[in-house]
Amino acid sequence: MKINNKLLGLVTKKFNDFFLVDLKNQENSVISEKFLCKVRKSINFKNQLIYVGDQVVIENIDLKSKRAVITSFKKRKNLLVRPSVANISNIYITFSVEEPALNLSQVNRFLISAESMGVEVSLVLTKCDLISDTRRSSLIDKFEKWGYQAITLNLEKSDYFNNLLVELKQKECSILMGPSGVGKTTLLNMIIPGLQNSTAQVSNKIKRGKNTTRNVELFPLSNQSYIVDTPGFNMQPLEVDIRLLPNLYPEIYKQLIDEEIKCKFRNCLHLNDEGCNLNKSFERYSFYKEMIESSKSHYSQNLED
Ligand SMILES: Nc1nc2c(ncn2[C@@H]2O[C@H](COP(=O)(O)OP(=O)(O)O)[C@@H](O)[C@H]2O)c(=O)[nH]1
Ligand SMILES: [Mg+2]
Ligand SMILES: [Zn+2]
Repeated sequence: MKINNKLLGLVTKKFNDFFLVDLKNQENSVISEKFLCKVRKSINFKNQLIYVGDQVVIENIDLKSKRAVITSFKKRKNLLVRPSVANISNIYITFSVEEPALNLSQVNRFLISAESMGVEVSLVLTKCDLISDTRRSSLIDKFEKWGYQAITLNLEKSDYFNNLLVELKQKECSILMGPSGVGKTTLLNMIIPGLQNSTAQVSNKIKRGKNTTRNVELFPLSNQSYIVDTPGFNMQPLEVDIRLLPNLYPEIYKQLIDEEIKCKFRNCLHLNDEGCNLNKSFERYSFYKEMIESSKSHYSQNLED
């Protein structure tokens, strides 16, 4: 029952030394199942670990026992830390409009940290049943000016949710990120029905008894799209190098690119008016300035030269 081919797969789950590899989306593959794999012993990927989201080559494929070995892995596009997930294509920054109340400075930090991953970033606002339609529209307008088309959701109205689901199915690998209590788990359970019961199967397979601890896992949404479940992780925004900040604010980089704004100094941080041609009349400018000024003390050099 063993086949000798080398096949490319996607790591959808990792536990101890085991990896669950999904071959479903591979061209020419009639195999549509998950394989329980270990990394070939003789192989040491220069001490690099393999993560959920990595594309791996598997060999020694046993169709009956659904086992195989990982013999190499592809260069990854990006790697998110805490939780570790490779090759994310879309980050959905998720915040509730109430309970807990929207904290704009926190939304800003999450957006910036997501932008620093170099992926497509979207904003999801949950619990819109707790606010008026007027407030909802004004939030949409606000975030439009920040450069984001906010997706507004509530548990009662499913039309916006269905639009989001259609969108997610067109992306490669999405993740919801945001503080705790905003409704990420609730939303994920709507996106992946049956999510809560999905661990038992795998635990049985590796015969480690009743292991109900859930790890980071990719769930398929369509033939080519996945969403990451990050149970038990309360994600915090990452630290970002302030020199990259101008590239992480749509209000700034759109001016620099679309309008070809040029400042006198090449590495202008757009703090002073002298020699700076950036139009600073946008809402998040104060956040931008604060972020740079608060981290400037970490750098001894003058960053504006
Ligand atoms: N009113 C309202 N409550 C919601 C909505 N979505 C989630 N919640 C509640 O918010 C609380 C926190 O949700 P949870 O999914 O655990 O948030 P997480 O910490 O981000 O995973 C739960 O009590 C949910 O029932 C919503 O659209 N409207
Ligand atoms: Mg949760
Ligand atoms: Zn400038």
